[in-house]
Amino acid sequence: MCISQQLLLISTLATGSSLSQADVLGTFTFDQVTANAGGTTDPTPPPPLPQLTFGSFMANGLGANPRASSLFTFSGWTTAAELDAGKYFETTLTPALGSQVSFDTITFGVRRSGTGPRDYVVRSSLDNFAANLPAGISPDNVELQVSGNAFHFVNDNSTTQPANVNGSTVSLGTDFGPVADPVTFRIYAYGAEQSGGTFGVDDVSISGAISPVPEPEEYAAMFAGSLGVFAWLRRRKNPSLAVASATVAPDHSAT
Ligand SMILES: [Ca+2]
Ligand SMILES: [Ca+2]
Repeated sequence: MCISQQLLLISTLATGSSLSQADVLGTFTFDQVTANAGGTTDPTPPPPLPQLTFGSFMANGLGANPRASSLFTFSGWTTAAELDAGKYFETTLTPALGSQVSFDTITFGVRRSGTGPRDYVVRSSLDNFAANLPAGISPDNVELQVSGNAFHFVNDNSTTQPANVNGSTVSLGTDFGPVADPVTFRIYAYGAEQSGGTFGVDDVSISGAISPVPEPEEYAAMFAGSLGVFAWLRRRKNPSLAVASATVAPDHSAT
């Protein structure tokens, strides 16, 4: 490896310039979901990305089938004011061997029936689904509010709402990157007016940046490169050191 290659590698590793800006990594559109058929796993092929495997969206603890087509909506949510830990949607994202992901945001649209859940939260496997992930509405939407990182439908009457209530945004931040292990995200809805009411999501979009996991030999090369560049710069400043360096004589003059 020549000096210029070493300098490039050092600057790449030091600045993280191999990381791209946060891009949309994949979006669940649920295009192949059929109302009242097909079970609790989204049959739509998940977003294809070589460096990150998107697991299929699944419903747990809810009705036997989706209640509408082309989105992921189910009945059977709890009518309690607190979430039921056994009732959720989930997907698992698995970085490919040698890749790591810095997750940025999750955005999605929501829809409820007139007696569906009024509240929902997003949690992750990083803390075993203990805390609500940071929630916000972006862009603002008069149909939604956030309190304690829980989303809330302002209006109990779904007929006045657009089909897809947009703006739900979860900010993932530094806890989520870079990660090289699988991460599971869950959406829990609760506070249903009736258990037959429905809650669903559509266009669940996950953004972040993917980079290669630095190999141990890259760290070794970076370290060796640093020594090489340092010696090269010293020799340039003081050509007489080149002789000492070439003969691998110990140099105690600087200590
Ligand atoms: Ca859709
Ligand atoms: Ca209602």
